[in-house]
Amino acid sequence: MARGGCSWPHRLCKGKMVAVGVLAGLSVLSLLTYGYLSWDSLGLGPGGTEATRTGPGEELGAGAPGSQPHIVFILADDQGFRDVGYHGSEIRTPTLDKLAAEGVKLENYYVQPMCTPSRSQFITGKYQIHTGLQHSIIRPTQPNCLPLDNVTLPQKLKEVGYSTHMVGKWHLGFYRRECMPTQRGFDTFFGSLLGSGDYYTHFKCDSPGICGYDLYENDNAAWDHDNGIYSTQMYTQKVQQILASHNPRKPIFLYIAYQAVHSPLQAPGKYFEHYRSINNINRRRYAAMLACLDEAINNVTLALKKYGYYGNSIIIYSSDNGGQPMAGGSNWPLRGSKGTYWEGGIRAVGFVHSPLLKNKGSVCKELVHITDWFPTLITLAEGQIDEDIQLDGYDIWETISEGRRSPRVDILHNIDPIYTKAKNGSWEAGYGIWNTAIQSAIRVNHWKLLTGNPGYSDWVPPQAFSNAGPNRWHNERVSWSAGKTVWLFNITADPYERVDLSARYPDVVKQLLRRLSQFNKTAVPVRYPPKDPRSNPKLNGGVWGPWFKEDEKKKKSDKSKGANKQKKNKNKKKANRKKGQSLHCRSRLAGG
Ligand SMILES: [Ca+2]
Repeated sequence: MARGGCSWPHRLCKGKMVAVGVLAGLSVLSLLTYGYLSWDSLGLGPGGTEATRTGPGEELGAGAPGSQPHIVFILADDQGFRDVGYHGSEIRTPTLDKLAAEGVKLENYYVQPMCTPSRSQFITGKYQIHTGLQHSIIRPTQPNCLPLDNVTLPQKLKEVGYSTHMVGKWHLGFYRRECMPTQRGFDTFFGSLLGSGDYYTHFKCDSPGICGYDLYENDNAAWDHDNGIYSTQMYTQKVQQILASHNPRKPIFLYIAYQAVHSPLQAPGKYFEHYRSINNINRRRYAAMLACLDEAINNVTLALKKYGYYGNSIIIYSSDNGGQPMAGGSNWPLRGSKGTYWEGGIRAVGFVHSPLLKNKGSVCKELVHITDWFPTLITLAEGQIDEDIQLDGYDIWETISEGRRSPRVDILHNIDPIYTKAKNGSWEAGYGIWNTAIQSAIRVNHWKLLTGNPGYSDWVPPQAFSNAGPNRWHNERVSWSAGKTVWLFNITADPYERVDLSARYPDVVKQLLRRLSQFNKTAVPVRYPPKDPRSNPKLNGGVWGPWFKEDEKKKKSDKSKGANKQKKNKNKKKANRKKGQSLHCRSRLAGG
């Protein structure tokens, strides 16, 4: 298909035309931009000591009218639904509040309940059932990564001339060099490969004695940074360097995946200043971390202005999953927490801030999902979606920018065929349509259906009140119905999931089970291999990094082929066991 042609699915073509319209209107918008911005007068952010202020006469937003927009995607880690000022948090987030208020707040916005799943969906535009990452996260010792046959967002943006840079947490696997961010579409990478680690030393122990350094500059350990810089500030400095050295007339994609506010709960002392009154120590630390993150985003925004990107930029802010109450986060009044399919695990803080938005200062209550960024951003970048890529995301730019209806009517939150811990689940409970032992969740219009064990199911009140520990949190606990494996909620009417309607509306339950079943027919096998002892950083210079060599794999495979040939008829059982250990794991690995 020729670039600029319109043989895409209808929703994408439509989005592309709108994108062109938006960009053509930039000459008017850029004028508005100058009036719209007077950032220095905002006095945003606590401290602001590292802010790069825009000097008099410096040009804001020098991007040429009609050019491809600069895309800045900021992903926070484990920020809960209530952990933003404009959702009523006691933690102040003046930068986020201001950026969101001037942009479009996404108030019906969904992500996945954990790190790897959300990141995989953002970068591919696909549900986990279509990438093989349905189960849990990618663990550091597993020979697993985002399957290489998935085209990534930075790869698509590079095709249309973008410079692509990633700063922060990857968490999409690294066992082979081919899985590294620089091999998956990023021109540069500065950040960590694992899911968490020390904010200052950048070390991580996966289990006792299995420890290593986890900070990279492109494909090599960034030992020069082993000097105790707090990662939120270190990443922000890197972003400032990238923006300072790049030509703002060339489109840039900047993916900033902060480590904050994931555990361990660490923050520089000065950020505790405003939160000494919070008795709960975890919440106090978390508040300090979030205050630092808020300041960092102020500094990123200031750098976009100082170096001439802002006028032609789209800043997207998103959390990757719900908050973890045991580690200071709060999703109140939503049910559940990180790692669950209750709203508290998947309904996220998110907004878009951009001079290119038509409806600035609005709230979008249309359904938006993290897979939607892939087609939306490629379309805005004047790129093309290959016809053979089966995307699960929709182009939602008109929805966000102009307040139109979302093209999305459903979200497959997930189907995890190897998480079958609901002992009382059965085909019978699923009307013969679905085995309710399987953990799954789906949203169709206002309805949400959950099956299996959705995870921790309480409502956790704000922890700011006391330091009394978890018992204090369970005032809102409702009795867990033992044996229950199906729930139905009307999320629009009951966003807190207090009234299960599954018994009252069996026909709706059946309809949603059928939809689940349809989705399941398109699923690929789960990848969740057992850990590989060769991943130990001790064998890799003390660094977490690629350990699986392609040559080694080939040799091993040749050797085993030879061996198998000799033993073919003698030892069939043994060969089968070996097959069971292949990278594409089978459902028997449920406990892994
Ligand atoms: Ca996370």
